[in-house]
Amino acid sequence: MNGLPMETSTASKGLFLTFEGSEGCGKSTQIHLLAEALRSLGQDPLLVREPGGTPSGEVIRHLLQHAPEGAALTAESELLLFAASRAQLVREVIRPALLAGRTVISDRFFDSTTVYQGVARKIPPEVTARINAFAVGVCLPDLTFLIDLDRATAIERMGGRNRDPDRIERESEAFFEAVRHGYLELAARETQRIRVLDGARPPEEIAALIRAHLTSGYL
Ligand code: Z5A
Repeated sequence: MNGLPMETSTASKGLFLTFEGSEGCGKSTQIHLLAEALRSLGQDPLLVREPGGTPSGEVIRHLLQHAPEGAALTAESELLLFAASRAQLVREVIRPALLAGRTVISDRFFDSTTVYQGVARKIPPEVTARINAFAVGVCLPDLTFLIDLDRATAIERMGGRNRDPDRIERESEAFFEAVRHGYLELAARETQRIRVLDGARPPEEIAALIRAHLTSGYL
């Protein structure tokens, strides 16, 4: 026994929300605005991010993004490392919180793998789907907000960052175009779960739309 709860299909009591989109689209901003709104309703949401969120996941994050040892990672290794970080986060953090009735908000989840490793790195969709399913088990998002933003605006917003780009941020413009279109195609296939938001709108306007979606059936 590893001390972690057994994985069963027992329905979670908590709400599982995920945020997706290209880098700099405004996910973190919206997650913090939503968390504040939920706290004002007396809730205690759990915020997590991917990759990372557990001690082992943070090591994987460093290898994927910044460590010189990650420079030669193949697309296949990259996919498995994102999945390993997620498998740990789900069982160590997300699932126990959902079973305890907390709302969990994740900054990225398996849709990032579908799009970045599947569409942009061109790993076949049946492979990413199988590995995603194995990594998350029964832990599926109730609702996903995709913040769509054009690349030029995202670059402009990130211009103020005082750090070097990480390994994935150094990818080509064609890669990020594929990411954006991959997300929009995914959202068109999964209309029940994924809500697309226009990331070019002011933050408070986007936050109000998110709250409106949630109050019409989830909160
Ligand atoms: N990745 C992957 O390939 N496969 C996977 O399975 C997973 C991830 C899980 C993780 O990056 C990388 O891993 C990511 C995908 C890959 N790589 N890329 N590229 P990360 O965790 O380091 O960062 P990120 O997820 O890409 O997001 P971010 O850079 O942190 O940005 P954000 O959270 O979406 O944006 P923000 O920080 O909220 O906003 C950016 C700036 O814009 C900031 O100054 C805000 O004040 C401003 N902002 C936000 N909203 C607005 C609006 N509405 N108007 C004007 N200005 C705004």
